[in-house]
Amino acid sequence: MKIKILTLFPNMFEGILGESILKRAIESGICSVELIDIRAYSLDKHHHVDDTPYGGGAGMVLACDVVDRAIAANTTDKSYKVLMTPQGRTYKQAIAKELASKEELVLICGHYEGFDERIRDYVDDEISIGDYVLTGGELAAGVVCDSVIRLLDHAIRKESSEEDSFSDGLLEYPQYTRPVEYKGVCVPEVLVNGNHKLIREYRLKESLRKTYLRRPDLLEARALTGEEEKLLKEIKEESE
Ligand code: 6GU
Repeated sequence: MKIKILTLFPNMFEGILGESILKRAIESGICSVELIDIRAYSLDKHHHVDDTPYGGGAGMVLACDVVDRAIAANTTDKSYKVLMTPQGRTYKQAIAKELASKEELVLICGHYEGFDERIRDYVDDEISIGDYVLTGGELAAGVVCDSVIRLLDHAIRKESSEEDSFSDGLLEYPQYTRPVEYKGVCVPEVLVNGNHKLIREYRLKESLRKTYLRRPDLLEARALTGEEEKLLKEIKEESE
């Protein structure tokens, strides 16, 4: 997959792309990430990219012509163009999966107080990463990049992403490693000495328990199997 990021601050991406799983995915050719400086598409001799808002008001507005040229010069019919904005649809694991299937993903980061409304006409999608305000779309684009790249084939072990919180609509079960006892707190006996079947059932139940206690909204959005219904009933009785 090819990812292009259009931004006024390309340096903001060096850290996240230069470490760990994303670094490895890029080095091994699983994906490429190209950073494109929107400022390079300003025709102004001082490379201005923004201007004062029509109608007055505080702050500056990112100009549509500069962003239009930056998009036009870096996309084809195959590009899926996403504008990063707090007004977009709220990002979820399901959207990450959708984006991971695209051949070329182009993330456009606004900055400053806002951007010209006409920029919306040049994109296929608009994404927000949650109900809070960031100074620009860069951190949001970083979140999208990370969550999409780790889903690409061979970026991480397949079983790892299949067991993710959210990927089957539940939070992940609790994990432990050595030592078996730390400051008086022991690893659950079933994980140490249990058989495969008991461990699987323990994990499913604890996954349901976490989701029930912390994110009941996720349980409401999901159909339960017969086994899950039975375990959830036990959990409810246990927490009374
Ligand atoms: Cl995509 N951009 C900005 N500026 N703020 C946000 C956001 C995006 N998502 C959540 N807050």
